[in-house]
Order: sequence, then structure tokens, then C-alpha cells
Amino acid sequence: MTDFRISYGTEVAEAQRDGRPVVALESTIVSHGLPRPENLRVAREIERTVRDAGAVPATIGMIAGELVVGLDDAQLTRLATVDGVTKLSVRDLAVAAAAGADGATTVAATSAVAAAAGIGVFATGGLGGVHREAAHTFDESADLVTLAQTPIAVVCAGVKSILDVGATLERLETLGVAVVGYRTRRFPGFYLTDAGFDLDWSVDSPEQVAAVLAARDEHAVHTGGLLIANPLPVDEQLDPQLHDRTLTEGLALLERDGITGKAVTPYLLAHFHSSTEGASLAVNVRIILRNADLAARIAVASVARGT
Ligand code: PSU
Ligand code: MN
Repeated sequence: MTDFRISYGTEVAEAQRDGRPVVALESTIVSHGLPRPENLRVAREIERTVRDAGAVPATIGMIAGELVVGLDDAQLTRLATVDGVTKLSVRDLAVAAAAGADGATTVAATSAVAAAAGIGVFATGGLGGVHREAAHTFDESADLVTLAQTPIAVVCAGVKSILDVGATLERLETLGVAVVGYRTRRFPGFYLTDAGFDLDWSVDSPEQVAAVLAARDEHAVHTGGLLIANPLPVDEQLDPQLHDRTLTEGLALLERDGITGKAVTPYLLAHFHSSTEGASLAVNVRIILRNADLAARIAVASVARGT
């Protein structure tokens, strides 16, 4: 566990003191994954979804060099609307803190901070992973290696479909990140219901996930992350033909514009959102809200078990 100095939102601090369920949420999705002005509206809707399911939302980010677990509405607004918010992975946290920066935390950074704050459940959209040209570029998200070392349950719709999903699943196996499908044995593909790969395990209820987390803590053998892969229903996914067309186009543009490093994922997501005229945005929002709801139910079930 990393020893960060953390500032807690009032509601989160109270919930933790009273042993009530808390769900961690990331801010990169807000600052870099969704277009303005919808991003702020969606950020608030994610928090409301967590509350409606009986848990307290803890959106995580950095404000003027301070790590905040449970951003208040003014802080959330700042990260959603101000220019120059940095995308922060785990390695950036100390540097950004020393610089007094505003920053949005990725899945990697959010997981590490949430675990350090004693929060066990986290909801996001789609995980980062191995990029399609990784054999040449070595571009693999720090989300993977961080989750290998971080005891947190992440509810996601698989990994982003812009990635090499098969290679990402192989890396998750190598790194020792547990993956279970939620009411499915097929790995979801973010915008798409099914990415074309089988899963070894599936769970059917929040209580079952809570049982897995309890067993992990009891045995203390596997201390890494657990992915709960929660697919969109088929009739809510992005039209697969539109998806494939948009992705091919986006990958070509990436090459043309020479985009590399941490700019790749925001660039491709922005391309999807503009080129599908909002269709991918609507799907992305559905994904996050469904994951926020499931994560909250898992947090509630974990508290009910007394673990
Ligand atoms: N899921 C989404 N939208 C996003 C992301 C995930 O629906 O914007 C973000 C997450 O913060 C994730 C990051 O950690 O993209 C991955 O970036 P990279 O590939 O540079 O590691
Ligand atoms: Mn990368």
C-alpha cells in the first residue's frame, strides 16, 4: 500500500467512520474521456447512481497538488471545466503533488489511491490495456501492472475496444489479476457486448462478488485486483459495424497525427464521440452508470457481510 497524504471529502470521511459502503470513482474519464459540457453532467449522474444504490461516491482527483478522495461539487466542476488538468497515472502523483497541479486520476492512479484510503470497490468504464501496435510501441496501460499489486475490485465493461483485447487478457493472466464475468462467461468489449473471448469464471450477484472479496481477504494469498466484467446488453451496444469503421478510421488518424503515449486513449475516444455524432458517447455513459450501480451494490453487499 502506498503512503499518500490524502484529503477526504466530508461525506466520505463520515461514511468510512461509520462503516458505510463507499465506491471509488475516477476523474480521467471526466477530464479526458468525455467531451464538455456533458462530462460534468455525467460525473454528477455517476455519483447520483452510486447514492441511489445505497453507497457514498468517492470521486478521486488532485486539486492544487492535494490528493482528494471524495471531490466536492466545486472540485469536480474544476476538473471537468478548467483547461490544463493533467492526466495522472500512479507514477505522476508525487511529481504533480510537488508541482501543486490539478490532475485527473486514471484507473491505475485511482485504484492505488482508493486502496490506500481503505476503499475496496471502484467503478469505471473500460480499463486500459495493451494497445494494438504494442509489439512495436510497447504501449501497455499502467492500469494492468497497478491492478496486479492493488487489492481492489474494479467494475468495468472489459477493456476499451480500441485495444488488443486478446493480448490484454493474456497480460492480466500473467500479472495475476483475477477476472470474473458478471452474469456472463464472455469478456465484454466496452462499446461492444462481447469482445470474442471466453472467461473462466462468472458471478451472478453482488453478494457473490462480496463473497469472493471476503475469501481473498481471508486467505490473503492473492493480494491483487479483481475485475468484474459487466457487459452492456446487446441492444444497448454500439452498432458493431459503426464501431469497426470508426476504429479503423481512428487508428489511421492516430498514425497520421503522430499521437503517442498517454494522449492515445483520449484521442481515440474523442474521435469516436465526434465521428459517431454522440452515439458512442451515449453508450459510454450507459456503461459507466451501469458499472457505478453494480459497484455500489457490491459495496453494500460487502458491508452487509461484515467484511
Ligand atoms: N474508461 C473510459 N474512459 C476513459 C478511461 C477509461 O470509459 O477515459 C481512462 C481511464 O482513466 C484509464 C485510461 O485508466 O483511460 C487509460 O489510459 P492509458 O491507455 O493511457 O493508460
Ligand atoms: Mn499508454
